[in-house]
Amino acid sequence: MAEKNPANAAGGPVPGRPGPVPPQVPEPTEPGGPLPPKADQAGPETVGPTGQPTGAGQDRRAQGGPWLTTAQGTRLYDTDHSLKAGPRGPVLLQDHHLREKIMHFDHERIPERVVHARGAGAHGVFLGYGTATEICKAGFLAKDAETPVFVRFSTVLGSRGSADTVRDTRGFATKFYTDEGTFDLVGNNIPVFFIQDAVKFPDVIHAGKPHPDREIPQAQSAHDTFWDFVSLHTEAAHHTLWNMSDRGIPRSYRMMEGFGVHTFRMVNASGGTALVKFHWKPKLGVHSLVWEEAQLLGGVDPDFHRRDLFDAIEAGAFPQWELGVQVFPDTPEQTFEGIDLLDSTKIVPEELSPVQPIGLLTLTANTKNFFAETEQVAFHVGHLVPGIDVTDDPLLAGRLFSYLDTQITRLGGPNFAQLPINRPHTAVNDMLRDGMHQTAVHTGVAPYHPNSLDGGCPFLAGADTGAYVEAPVTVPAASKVREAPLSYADHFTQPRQFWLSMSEPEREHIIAAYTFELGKCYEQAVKERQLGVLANIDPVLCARVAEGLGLPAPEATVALADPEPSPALSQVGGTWPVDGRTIGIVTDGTGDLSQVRAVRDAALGAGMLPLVIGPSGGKVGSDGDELTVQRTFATARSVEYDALLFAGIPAPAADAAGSSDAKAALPQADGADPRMVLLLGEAYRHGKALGGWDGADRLLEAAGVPAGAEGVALGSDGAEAFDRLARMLPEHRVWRRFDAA
Ligand code: HDE
Repeated sequence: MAEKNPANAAGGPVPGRPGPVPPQVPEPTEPGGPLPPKADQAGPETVGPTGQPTGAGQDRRAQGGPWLTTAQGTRLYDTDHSLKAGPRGPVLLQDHHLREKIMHFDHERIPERVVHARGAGAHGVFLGYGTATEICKAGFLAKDAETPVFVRFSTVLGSRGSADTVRDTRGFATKFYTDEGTFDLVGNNIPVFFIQDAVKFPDVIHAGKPHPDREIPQAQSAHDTFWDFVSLHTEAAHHTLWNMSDRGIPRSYRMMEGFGVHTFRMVNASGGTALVKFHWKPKLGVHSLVWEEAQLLGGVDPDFHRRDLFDAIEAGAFPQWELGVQVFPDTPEQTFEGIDLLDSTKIVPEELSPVQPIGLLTLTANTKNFFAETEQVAFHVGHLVPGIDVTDDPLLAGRLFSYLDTQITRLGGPNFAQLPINRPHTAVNDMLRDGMHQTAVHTGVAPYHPNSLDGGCPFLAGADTGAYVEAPVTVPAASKVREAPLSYADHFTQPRQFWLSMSEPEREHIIAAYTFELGKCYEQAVKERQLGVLANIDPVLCARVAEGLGLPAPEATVALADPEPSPALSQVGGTWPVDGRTIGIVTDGTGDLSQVRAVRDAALGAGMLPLVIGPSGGKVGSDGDELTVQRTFATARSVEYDALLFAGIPAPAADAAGSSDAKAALPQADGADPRMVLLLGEAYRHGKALGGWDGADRLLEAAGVPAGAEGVALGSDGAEAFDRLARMLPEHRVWRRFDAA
């Protein structure tokens, strides 16, 4: 008889032989009471005619139980070997476990979102300030009302596996699980959109997505089809300019603004209405990467934003945003200071209408299962609660259709509201029945209205009992047309205002971005046409990009407007909390490690995240005075840090005896470890605060940093260097260094 492979026994007990004694933990799949829902995710209360909840507490299985089973609950004795006719024989079709396991695996992926496929989500809480009650009756905005929320941030163009730091618009979608039903605020980090009418959405997305023949480039707008469309379609000029600005490459999801984009209508308790635009203001300020950082991160850490969000929440550095509104009178014209409030390619400058805070969002918990939560969450601009209504923005109208429709393909049927992440946190008592993936067991016989057989239940509410009643807005009598109003025709004044509101370094970034993106286009005609668009925004912008492309700068074809700059649009000039800023402390272990420890503790004390970077893993230092290293010269790139400090590195021994040892071991102008020099050089180029003590100046010299350069914190010891560095961080970057460049 052939010898048995000992690996056969590894999968578990063999029939007939006693198996291992299972640990004494409760069986998770036992029939009986409903499994506990997550504290903040109570199951859907599908209430039957007698008022009894039905279909609540859906089965939630995990790997916690003692026995591995099939999906039918039958215990398994082996999951590592297919059932075969002998160890080398054919696999038998009767192996149900094999077929079930592979079948389920085959269907693990669902279609990704057609846009915004790449995202990261987190749970949190929204606190109402009560400041909106005069204009809005929504209960979640009342003073001290606390509402659970789920937020999903995203890029737009890339696939699910694409890099986080690409140049793109970011989605900022928030689900408020309010007592009056779910409210979704499905916004972006850019306050305007490419198009004024939803009918053009497939066009702009087809143009931005990879070329259909070879499916490249991934998650990029730097290609011919995108610039072909936006250069032909000048209402996109405003959004495109925001994309080419630093807003297109945020430093972190935690440091982005969010905008509802459309104008919404708020309704108060007496039925009065006001028009509003929603804004999310991050407590950490609005900050961005520079383009080279974003590109390097695409390779070094494609999950940079996802990791940043997850790590911050796990570390207890809960990100916060204030929700604010700009409020406008609900006049029949629906304009404010000449700006058409129904045109989603326009902003209302904050200087004309300040953003008034109405509540605070705090993200407090990471997801437990990415698929179940971040992937399956389904947002919809039509998920509204009493007090918040829509306007006639034609872009919004198309979205009201699209977001329900897309879930049918993505989530496989009409019952996606029953998925745990999508369940309202208030009683659901609908008459929607059956359909794919129905998980509720509805009782009663009369899911129709009116009925007498189920006692006439459920009953209809009125405005006084919490019903959602649309604001009775008058719709002007008009003929059917396929036309945009004249007020939508100015495509250049606001882009020009944005350009004029930028600081010098921000303008340089914009010029570089257009030059890069158009430089990636092959079609000369596309580049020339886009230069024509830039000429209508600003002659300097146009000339500088034209110079970079090696093309003549065209003349403007419209009279350039002279709008007032809006300082609120610039990201430069303020100071912000430094919580969660990452400081790399680079040491080769030869200096005084007690100073490294002191700097690390000071950084932690200031709420920053200090990481010690050494030549290799493990520890630096010598016996009795050692320090654990968190990153190594092999794993660290400057783009992962907001600032870098180079720890004291003793000067090389006097070279009188011609000792070459010191040169080999110690960084100096002609012998520094090239990886330390690279870290420094990049950080310098990217406008980051950097510095060090006791020998760091030799490294700076090796990295080509000019003596007396802006934003370099040298100190006689670690404490002094850290103190000087920490004073620069609230500005996010050393902007003056870009001026000098
Ligand atoms: Fe979306 N958009 N969109 N969009 N959108 C989707 O819905 C659509 C628009 C936004 O994290 C899709 O469930 C149309 C503006 C975010 O799950 C889809 C139009 C704004 C997210 C869809 C727009 C957004 C989406 C794809 C033009 C900012 C991600 C998957 C009329 C105010 C939500 C899905 C998440 C997702 C359609 C324009 C924001 C196809 C037709 C303007 C943040 O339904």
